[in-house]
Amino acid sequence: MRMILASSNRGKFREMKEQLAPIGVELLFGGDFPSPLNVEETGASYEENALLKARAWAESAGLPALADDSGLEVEALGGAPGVRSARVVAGEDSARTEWLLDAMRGEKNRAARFVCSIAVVFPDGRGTLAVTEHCAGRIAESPAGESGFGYDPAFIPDGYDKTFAQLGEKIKNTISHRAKAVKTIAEMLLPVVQL
Ligand code: ITT
Repeated sequence: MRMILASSNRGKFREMKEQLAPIGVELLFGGDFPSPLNVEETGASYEENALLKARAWAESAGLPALADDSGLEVEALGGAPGVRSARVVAGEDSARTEWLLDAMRGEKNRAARFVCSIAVVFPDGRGTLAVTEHCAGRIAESPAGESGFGYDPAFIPDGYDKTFAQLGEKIKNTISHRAKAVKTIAEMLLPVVQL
């Protein structure tokens, strides 16, 4: 089954496509489409935003669409940047990592978690699926590593002493919020894909 990734974030695409291939889902990157949609994220939760994005793409392309809405929640910042993770500061990923590390300078409580909601919408009445997963960890004192995207150079997952960006794609893709959400959605998709 061909399915559009309702996203312009290539990092998300890299992390998801190989996990979906074994169940027979060929993921197409929305960012490669001639006119990628820019869906306004007006939902109050990650799951609502994922559904908004998946619905818009499924309707526009007439294909099943999978969307990811995710973010980083930092305890000492009252859960910020949260659903606003992609928009808290304009510019490159590195500008947002810098903003985060500045906001956390001198802070003792470094607890944080990544959240990922994935929604799938079928254009032909086969309904919707949605799931939310987490990955707990802490905020590093300074950025480290080159792999991944977004806040990966600043996030150390529980059980490790290196950032996601240092640990690399292979480890991230077994323990991350996104890896867990894709695994669950793949299990939910299996009976649908086999129809
Ligand atoms: P699309 O809406 O087009 O999918 P986006 O990057 O705008 O792309 P979101 O609105 O879901 O996606 O924002 C998620 C942001 O949260 C993302 O841009 C990163 O800043 C951060 N984020 C989410 N998952 C992450 C991960 O695995 N590693 C690092 N940062 C992550």
